[in-house]
Amino acid sequence: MPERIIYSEDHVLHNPPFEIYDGVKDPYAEDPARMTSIVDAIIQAGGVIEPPQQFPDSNLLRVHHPAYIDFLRQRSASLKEGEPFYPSYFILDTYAPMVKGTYDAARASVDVALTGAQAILDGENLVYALCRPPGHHAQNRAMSGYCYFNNASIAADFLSEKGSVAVLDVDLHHGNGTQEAFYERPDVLYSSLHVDPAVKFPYSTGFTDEIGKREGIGFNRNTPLAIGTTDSEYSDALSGEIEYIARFDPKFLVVSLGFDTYDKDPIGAFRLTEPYYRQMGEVIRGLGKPTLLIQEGGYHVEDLGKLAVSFLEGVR
Ligand code: Q9C
Ligand code: ZN
Repeated sequence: MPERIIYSEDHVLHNPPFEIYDGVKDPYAEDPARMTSIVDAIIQAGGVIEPPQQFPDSNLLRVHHPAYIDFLRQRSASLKEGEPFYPSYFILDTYAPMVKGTYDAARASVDVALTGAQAILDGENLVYALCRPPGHHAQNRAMSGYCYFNNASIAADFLSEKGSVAVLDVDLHHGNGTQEAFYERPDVLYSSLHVDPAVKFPYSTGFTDEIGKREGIGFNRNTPLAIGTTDSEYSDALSGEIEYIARFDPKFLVVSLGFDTYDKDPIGAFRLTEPYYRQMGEVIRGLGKPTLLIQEGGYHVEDLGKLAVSFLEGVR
């Protein structure tokens, strides 16, 4: 179990009733109960949870445009209690509804990530930042796919002041926002394994030919995998990326940790099993780097806690 696990209750302020797909309203998959499932399982397994510290906006401003931050803050505040808003600008898709508490929840999620990053700088070897809302789809000036601020990018950028960083993204979906944040940087390697974007969200990025730009060439890696990917197929692909990261030899590792790769995930596409997450954790531990875990997706509310504990038993 990680020595430090950071969590803010403010995530409950973000609770949109619906997401919209093809003009049809569906219940919001990124449910606050996701956190309850993980927190309960961690406490059951003997973990200790602590609240975040507050960090200044300067860290947020290194990843997000001030006009976007202002928009999120002001538009959230302008909403009535219980009134959802479906933005049509500063957004990439239809999966980032806003409510009155969206800014406050997203801002607290950034503090959770930064508190985790600071703990790593203070010498901790393994820290779990229980971020909600998640972040890896959020871009410089756009929300996307249940994400508002890019927690993993903000934390990785913060760590990068003290040394090179590898971001390993094992969420089911390609982290389009994180890729964008570091696309031209050689000091932050981004490696993502995800469902083939030709057939699943986010559709427009996550292909193998996106290798970085200018000085960043060779420091962006995408591994799209087929719908139906199994434990052993995933494991083979992951080993390849672990080797690449080992050769890069970063000072710090950030893991964008999604459990939507689970076989029973309601919006999933892969077939990963509960025991496999322990193995995934072990392989990541094998890199031997100070590691910050950032919670991303995973929507099977009932099983999420078990999946997180299985992973933590492996990564330790
Ligand atoms: N009606 C993360 O996992 N497509 N975001 C949902 C279901 C959007 C996922 C389709 C998926 C966004 C952080
Ligand atoms: Zn996802």
